[in-house]
Amino acid sequence: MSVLRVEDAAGVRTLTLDRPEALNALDRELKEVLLAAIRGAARDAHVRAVVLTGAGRAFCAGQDLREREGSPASLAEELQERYIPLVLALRRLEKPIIAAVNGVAAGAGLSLALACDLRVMAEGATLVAAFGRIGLVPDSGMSWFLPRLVGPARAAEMLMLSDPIDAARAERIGLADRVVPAGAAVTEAQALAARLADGAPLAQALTRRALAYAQEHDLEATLEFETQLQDVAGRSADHAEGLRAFVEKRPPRFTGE
Ligand code: LHQ
Repeated sequence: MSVLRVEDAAGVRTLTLDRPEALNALDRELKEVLLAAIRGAARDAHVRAVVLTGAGRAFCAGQDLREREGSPASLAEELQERYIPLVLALRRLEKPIIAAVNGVAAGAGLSLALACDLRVMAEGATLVAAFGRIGLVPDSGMSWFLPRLVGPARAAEMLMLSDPIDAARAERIGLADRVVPAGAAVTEAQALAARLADGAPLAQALTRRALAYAQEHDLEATLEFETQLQDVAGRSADHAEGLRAFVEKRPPRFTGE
């Protein structure tokens, strides 16, 4: 039985971390199959959007701490070989990806949720930085993503105290884009992903690239980069289709060309 469930519907691939007895903690196998699944979604033209979620009552409790105990591998090795490729694969995926935070997201589990474009959070779910509680520092991109989403002071609070952030606060401070009743996070994320799957794939891929670029460059460089991307998008068949659909007053049919 796999530790990751993969389901496709209407251009949306749902990846479900499936180790509910350990709150979907990331052991070596789960990290490896998740990385392969993200790369698989990147290659498959039928997949236009991705939802990442967890089975049972948790989204993901971060690194499997039972596996770490007594493990000879250094933390640096674990990060370099498994976590960094995972975070970069999520960031570089040229398709929208939504985290359906169905339950607690802790440590590197929270980092994975933050690396997604959007977070749909269930009432009752919580976000816990967790690293400090076990004498560690933030990793898997947490110190990069968190202050960009919530600002430096709130990031410091979350990382230094590791208090659980409930869904209402998560929405207020910009960590959750939507909060839905318990049990509805996956269906809501899939509905949102289905809308994204109807969008123009090239424009969405380039939008993701533009946002990532803008996080690391100044306004002038970003204006130049936007111009280059718009030049590409402007020559696409999907842009021509978008214009035709507007004039003909009908919904566009995008193909990714
Ligand atoms: C778990 C885990 C878990 C194994 C719950 N592992 N079993 C990267 C590089 C390399 C190494 C180090 O780390 C990193 C990055 C990181 O991710 S560091 C942060 C690692 N994660 C944590 O420290 C979170 C640990 N878990 C918790 O604090 C709690 O379990 C949370 C707050 C997530 C949920 O609390 P509860 O709802 O009270 O559930 P619970 O604690 O009773 O857990 C239920 C079961 O899940 C339990 O097993 P059991 O057999 O006793 O029923 C836990 O042992 C197991 N579990 N997290 N990370």
